[in-house]
Amino acid sequence: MDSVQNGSTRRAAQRALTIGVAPDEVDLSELRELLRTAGVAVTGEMVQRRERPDPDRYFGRGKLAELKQAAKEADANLIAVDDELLPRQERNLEEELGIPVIDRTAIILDIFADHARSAEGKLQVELAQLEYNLARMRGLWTHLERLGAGRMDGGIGTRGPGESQIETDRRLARNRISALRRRLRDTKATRATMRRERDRAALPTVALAGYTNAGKSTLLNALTGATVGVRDRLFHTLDPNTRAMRLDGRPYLLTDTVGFIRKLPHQLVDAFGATLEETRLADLIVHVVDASVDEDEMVGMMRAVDDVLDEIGAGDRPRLLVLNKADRIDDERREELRFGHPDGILVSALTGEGLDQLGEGIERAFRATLRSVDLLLPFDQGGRLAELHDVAGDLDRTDTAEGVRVRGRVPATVAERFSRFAVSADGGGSHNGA
Ligand SMILES: Nc1nc2c(ncn2[C@@H]2O[C@H](COP(=O)(O)OP(=O)(O)OP(=O)(O)O)[C@@H](O)[C@H]2O)c(=O)[nH]1
Ligand SMILES: [Mg+2]
Repeated sequence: MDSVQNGSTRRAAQRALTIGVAPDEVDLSELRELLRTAGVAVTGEMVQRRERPDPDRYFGRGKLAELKQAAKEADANLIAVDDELLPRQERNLEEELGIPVIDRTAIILDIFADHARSAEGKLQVELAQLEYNLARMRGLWTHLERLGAGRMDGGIGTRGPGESQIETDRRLARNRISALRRRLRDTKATRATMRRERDRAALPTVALAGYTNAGKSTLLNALTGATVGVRDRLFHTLDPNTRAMRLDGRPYLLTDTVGFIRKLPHQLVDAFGATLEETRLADLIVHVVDASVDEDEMVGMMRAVDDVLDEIGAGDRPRLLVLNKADRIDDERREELRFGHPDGILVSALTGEGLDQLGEGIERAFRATLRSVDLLLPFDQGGRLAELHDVAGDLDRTDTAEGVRVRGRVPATVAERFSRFAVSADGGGSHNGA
């Protein structure tokens, strides 16, 4: 909280004019939201309709002169661009406009840096920022200095700018990037160990995924009684939070994690790989959308989430669609949603509407992922039998001369683990997957 407030005071003096380019309509409302989250005031906007941004200056020359004038009139001291700029575009824009230019990626990275709390989250964000900066070699010294990396003897800063400084900067940045990657690999290993523990307990895992601000954390709280932080700002949650919940007697683990956005900087997708793995490996992904916005916007957000899920290799996981913020939706829109998204479960994480149906939906989706097993457990494997009972609600068991014959439906991971006890061809996990 504190550093957030410091963040906004620090930036309160920034007044941005937002700009964007698109062949048809340009909507800069999300860029305004991002800037609001980052504590930057918006004093105006300008859009240019064209097939694609100018490769050298983003806007065309004529428009650029207009922009310079508009920035002066709006008393803006910053230009915020709705796309990621090429280093060349950024340099040229700054030169021609005479005020700093910041692109969408830099704004998102800045918000992430502000919101990162855990050690891992901070490493991930730093890695993403360094990779973004490496392409630009701008402000790198301040970055490394802030981290206390310190300058070497006879510091390169004293030598003045030049090829050699850029080379040294690059080398330092690359060293730091490798160090960060190493440390993140270690946290990834720890996470894998934790997951193995969890797999032993064989609890089904459900991951909440969705656009930032859709209400994922609010839903986690509503379903599990957790008290994860919730705020009306973008990217409030960065670190995954996992809580247990029970549906019809069966325990589940529910994970809430970082939200997605259109044009999510690829540096972040890479850096948050370990975090996003929770989503990739879930038994079920619950896709939470804010259904209180209009249909086009909602579909745009859903598509952005689908794209990121594909990108992280979670595209083929079983999926459940949740239409959130029902308390803000009128009858007409409800009807529209019923027709347009018949599979979607309408809920309000805030009022609790629809949460029972959601619970049933999760159970149903999870049951669909279960596999039939037919096992013969020797009598000296009593421990394994107890383990099986823990994870599979209803088992059919008969004692035979050779051991206990067990039939039932269990999670795929469990079927896999017990496959060596399988009796019939369709009972064992290893036969199924082939
Ligand atoms: N009206 C209404 N508001 C909701 C509902 N669910 C969440 N919100 C609000 O939406 C905002 C974002 O909620 P969060 O739960 O923080 O959303 P999130 O998806 O976790 O967002 P990030 O962590 O930033 O990606 C907050 O202001 C919530 O109070 C709902 O069902 N109805
Ligand atoms: Mg959240």
